[in-house]
Amino acid sequence: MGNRASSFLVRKDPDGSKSKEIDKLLKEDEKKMKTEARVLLLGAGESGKSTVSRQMRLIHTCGFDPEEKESFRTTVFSNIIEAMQTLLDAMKKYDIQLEDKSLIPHISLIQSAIPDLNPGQAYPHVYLDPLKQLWGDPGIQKACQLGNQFALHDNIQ
Ligand SMILES: Nc1nc2c(ncn2[C@@H]2O[C@H](COP(=O)(O)OP(=O)(O)O)[C@@H](O)[C@H]2O)c(=O)[nH]1
Ligand SMILES: [Mg+2]
Repeated sequence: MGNRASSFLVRKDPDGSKSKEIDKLLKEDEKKMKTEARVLLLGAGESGKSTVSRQMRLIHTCGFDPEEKESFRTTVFSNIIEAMQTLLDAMKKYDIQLEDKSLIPHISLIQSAIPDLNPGQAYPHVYLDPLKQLWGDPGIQKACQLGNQFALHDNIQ
C-alpha cells in the first residue's frame, strides 16, 4: 500500500517541483504566522463574538469587500422578516392581539417563506407597508417589550 502511494506521488511529481512549491508555501505560511496574532473569542451565543471580530476587521484591516457587504445586505433583509415572524409567534404564545385588526391579512405574507435575494436585488417592495404597519401596532410593540423572554435580537429596533 505504502509503495503504491509513493509510486503515485513520484509519477505525479517526477522532477520534485510540486514538492518544492509546497515547501515554499509552508515557509511563507510560517513567516506570515510569526507576524500574526491569533485571537480566540469564547462566549455564549449572542454575547458579541461576531461583533467584536467585525469591529477588529474594521479597525485593523481594510474592512469588508463589496461582496461581503452585499451578503450583509441580504442577511439584514431576512433578519428583518425573521424578527417580525418571531414577534408574531410571541404574540400567539403570550396571547397578545394586534390592535389594528386590518393588519391581520399581512400575517400570511410575513409567515410565508422568506425569498432569497440575488446579489444587487432590491428588497421586495411588497414587504414595505406590511412591515411598517405591523411595527407601528401596539400589539407588536408589547411583544417587543417581552423580547428578552424569547431571544429577540436586540438590534431590531
Ligand atoms: N448593547 C450591545 N449589544 C451588542 C454588543 N456587541 C454585540 N451586541 C449585539 O448582540 C447581538 C449578538 O451579537 P453577536 O456578535 O452576533 O454575538 P455572537 O453570537 O457571540 O457572535 C447582536 O444583536 C449585536 O448587535 C455590545 O457591545 N453592546
Ligand atoms: Mg456569531
